[in-house]
Amino acid sequence: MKNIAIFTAILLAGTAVTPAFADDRGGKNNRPSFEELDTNKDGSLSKEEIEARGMGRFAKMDANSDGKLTAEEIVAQAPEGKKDRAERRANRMIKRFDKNEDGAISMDELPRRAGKMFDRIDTNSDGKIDKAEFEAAKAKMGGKRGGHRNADKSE
Ligand SMILES: [Ca+2]
Ligand SMILES: [Ca+2]
Ligand SMILES: [Ca+2]
Repeated sequence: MKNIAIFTAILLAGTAVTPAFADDRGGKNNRPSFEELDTNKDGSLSKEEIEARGMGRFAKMDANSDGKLTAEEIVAQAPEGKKDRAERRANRMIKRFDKNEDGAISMDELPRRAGKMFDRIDTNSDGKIDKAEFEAAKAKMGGKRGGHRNADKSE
């Protein structure tokens, strides 16, 4: 359960496995905006839109396009000087998701469905995340100045 939530949080936060994944342009904050995620521009985010984003990131990291992410591919995204850290995270991530133990994460090993986390963000349960819900979730996850708010416990 926790893993799913974590991965979805990663997708939503757009920070991928490590904050070192700054986008190509070297921005420090590459969280996708609501507008970016809302690919069909209907003003809300569907599960499909959230998942598409995750798959796009996956594809981008999958340098040799074999449908799996190795630690090397993940680390390759990190800028020089941050590789150590990225490697630790990559290994942890692989340990967590690599079900068939081939040392790489394939798309189907990832909890692709936004699932529970999505439902939690979708506070009015209409199956879509609207902007207010998105912002609320971001605030909760970012939590920088929110301090120690003990959101809700994932069981
Ligand atoms: Ca949409
Ligand atoms: Ca695997
Ligand atoms: Ca909603």
